[in-house]
Amino acid sequence: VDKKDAKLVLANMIWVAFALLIGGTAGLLQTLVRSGHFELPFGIGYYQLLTLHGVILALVMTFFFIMGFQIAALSRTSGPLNKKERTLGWIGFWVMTIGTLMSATMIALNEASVLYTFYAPLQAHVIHYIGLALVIVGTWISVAGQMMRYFRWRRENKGQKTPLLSYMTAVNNLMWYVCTIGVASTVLFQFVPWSLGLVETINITLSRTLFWYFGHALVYFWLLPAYMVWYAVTPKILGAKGFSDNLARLSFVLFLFFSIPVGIHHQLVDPGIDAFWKGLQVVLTFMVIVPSLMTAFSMFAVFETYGRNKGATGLLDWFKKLPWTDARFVLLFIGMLFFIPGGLGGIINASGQMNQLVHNTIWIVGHFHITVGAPVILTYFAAMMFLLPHLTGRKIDKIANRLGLMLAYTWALGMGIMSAAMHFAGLRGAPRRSTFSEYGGAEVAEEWITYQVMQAVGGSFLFIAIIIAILLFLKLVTGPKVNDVEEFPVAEFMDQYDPAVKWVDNWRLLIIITAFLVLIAYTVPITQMFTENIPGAKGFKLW
Ligand code: HAS
Repeated sequence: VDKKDAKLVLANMIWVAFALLIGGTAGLLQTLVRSGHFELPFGIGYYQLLTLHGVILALVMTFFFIMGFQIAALSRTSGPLNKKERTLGWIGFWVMTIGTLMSATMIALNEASVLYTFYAPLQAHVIHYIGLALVIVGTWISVAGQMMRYFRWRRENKGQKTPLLSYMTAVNNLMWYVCTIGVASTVLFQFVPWSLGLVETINITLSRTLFWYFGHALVYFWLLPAYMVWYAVTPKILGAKGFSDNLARLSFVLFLFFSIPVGIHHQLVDPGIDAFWKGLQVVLTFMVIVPSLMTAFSMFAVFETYGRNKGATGLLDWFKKLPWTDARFVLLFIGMLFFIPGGLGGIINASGQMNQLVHNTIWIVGHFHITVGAPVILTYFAAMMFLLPHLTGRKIDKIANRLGLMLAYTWALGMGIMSAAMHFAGLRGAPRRSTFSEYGGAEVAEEWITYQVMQAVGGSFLFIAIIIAILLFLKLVTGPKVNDVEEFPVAEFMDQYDPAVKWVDNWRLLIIITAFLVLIAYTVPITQMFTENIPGAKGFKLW
């Protein structure tokens, strides 16, 4: 990565570490409150803390990581950003910073305890909405610089296959531009006028639909940088080749097509949306599972081929040949393992009838902790392990590697205990988004308490893991500089470029198919919110 680009990447990564510490502390406190053995000091509200936890980890930490990582990936595989592209990266960074500080101030003042899913009817101070909008606008500006770098490479290398990591970055960015239209519209046309008192009512159904149009693609915006590392970096860490460059590109294109027209699977029990359109989006959700299954297959193929090249001959003994002492690999592997139950849980959530059982229970919170909270974040940690020393002219030494291993195992223990407890309590009906309550001595609520104590135990291990992560980051950016600087590993692949998949680089076609699917999935349900008399479709009048 070019030296000037490295500074920009590092600036983003500093936010990641800071957000992790703040958000993780809030998470620990929440689990303690829910265990029933702890009360928040200084009049801090449970929902105030929950909003801080969600916003700072799910939005701030991830966005800064993604911007930093993608800039590093472009600089590494397409070459340094030029002045204009890098300046856009810096402007984006500062706009995101200002937006974050505005929202954080409102949360601290208890003027924005509306959770990270900030749709109506909860209302926050207008500054909170403007702050969040600035965070998104900041990503747009940074992404504009990244896209300019990508298309400059294409102009300078006409007819050649674009570097895989650069291509993946561009696909993720295009998806981001399309999906953030939803959140930008609801903030601009609904929340800002409503929170300023310019209008008296808000269409809740519309606000939820526009939020989830963005909100589900958001989870893939978090996931795809992790998949970039799985496809293009992990094989090189092993010293092997990736399975298939063509397949990796195809899986990213499928994410572009199917990440957005599926948001209504978060609203399967909402009134105001016709059952047919819910059913259609359930079908589309099952399509978005396919690229993850392709990814699972590719990773198994890489691991098995690697083990066999090392002499494994039995059915599963290739497993033993994997590099179990390399912290980067262990972080990645544990992340992938978590994604097996994480993905299965997603399939359960998406299945219309089963959703009735788990929706709005703490099962969902368990689900997202073993998706974004384990595979995604552990992969981000693995990436930071090589990025931080690479950017600052250092190398992962023995102590850093040991800290990385401790981080992986402590995180796995904490997240394993906490998320298992959440899933089991959810199946017994424990609600999500609630503070500790004995529900008037209800028998069923008594059953939940043991699980809530387990969540606090898991949360405590996770907090220890966060301290280890911070120590690891400090270790990676301090100490003597070396000549033999840590590499940003990028793998070669087993297959050759197949001209049959040339269409995946046809951006006009990609945009047309994406827009077509979005229009099919959303035109009628949103029109009905203005025209039909489906109960709830035009929203509810508040107060
Ligand atoms: Fe989800 C709710 C459906 C994936 C995040 N999800 C959420 C929420 C979040 C979230 C944050 O349909 C809550 C939002 C809120 O606050 O209300 N989700 C899915 C489906 C998938 C899925 C179908 N979710 C994710 C990912 C997330 C994430 C990824 C974050 C990054 N989700 C739902 C639904 C809801 C939902 C409903 C709404 C529920 C409700 O009622 O509110 C799929 O994308 C999952 C596909 C994944 C797989 C797994 C593939 C496995 C791999 C690992 C291979 C392992 C290897 C290791 C190679 C099929 C790739 C080797 C191992 C050896 C043993 C050797």
